[in-house]
Amino acid sequence: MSIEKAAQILKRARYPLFLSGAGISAESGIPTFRGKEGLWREHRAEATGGRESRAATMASMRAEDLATPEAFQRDPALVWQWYNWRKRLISEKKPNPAHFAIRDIAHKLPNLLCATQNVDGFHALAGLEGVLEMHGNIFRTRCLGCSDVRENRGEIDPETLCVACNQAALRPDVVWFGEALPQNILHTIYERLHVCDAIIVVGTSGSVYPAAGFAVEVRRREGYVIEINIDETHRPYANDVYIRAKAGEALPQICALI
Ligand code: BV8
Repeated sequence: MSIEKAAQILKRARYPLFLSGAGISAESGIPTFRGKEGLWREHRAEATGGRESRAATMASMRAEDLATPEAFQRDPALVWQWYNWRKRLISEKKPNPAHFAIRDIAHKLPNLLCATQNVDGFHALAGLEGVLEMHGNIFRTRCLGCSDVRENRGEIDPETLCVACNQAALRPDVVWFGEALPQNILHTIYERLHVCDAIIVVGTSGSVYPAAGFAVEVRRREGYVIEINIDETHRPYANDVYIRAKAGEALPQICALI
């Protein structure tokens, strides 16, 4: 019932918006941020190699504590260790049926605007063109001196110098907590939100802003909110279509009906 309703809403929508979170990459084997196997807990076991001091430091921190300019300022080696571990992990995985299904849905619905909170690059890798990577991409680095941004899939540490200016150190080209999202991406999304009549939100706990506010805005304007999640993130609202399922199962079914 909900799958059919979701497909019908998306087919009829004039200005649909798609938003994904870490849950859409869970079936690729990438831990989510806040799930029980959480991105952070996995890291502690794997990356510290049992070195107690590091493990103790990490035990007191969460992803929200590491993905910040302050953490990078305080201990760039620790933050790079976390990102290098995630880059290695993601490089061993691949997009799953959910990524391919939203690519196919976007081909069927040319007006679908797609945004993701994820930094794994899996939507683009699956062929979804023009996806807005709101929080950046873990495989890009940005120079702290000349601001050069480029793809950089290797291991980085605080001593790695920018190849453009050969002077300054690098940071991951992602948006940390407390940092502004790319203005051009935000502008495109807010423009769509002004007219959006249906948003489909897949695999996000809705705990990070401004992304968490998008569905609220669509509801406020009496648009449809379709949510696909394995957990119940909140009480569904009247207009909502809530599909409690894995993204890799629900999205291909919706795609088949569009
Ligand atoms: C900003 C990149 C302003 C780094 C990330 C109100 C308005 C504006 C800001 C704020 C606000 N309130 C608070 C803030 C500050 C802050 C914030 O939101 N804090 C939170 C903790 C309360 N926001 C910010 O700082 C943002 N910046 O607004 O700037 C500004 C303006 C001008 C000048 C200066 C500043 C920046 C936020 C970006 C942070 N960066 N990532 C990195 O990845 O290393 S966020 C990080 O969390 C990831 O991007 C991740 O995607 C994102 C959200 O998490 P989820 O994707 O939802 O993942 P989670 O694990 O939580 O949930 C997974 C879900 O999937 C679960 O529900 C699970 O049930 C489900 N699931 C699991 N498996 C499946 C599944 N579902 C379906 N199928 C499955 N198989």
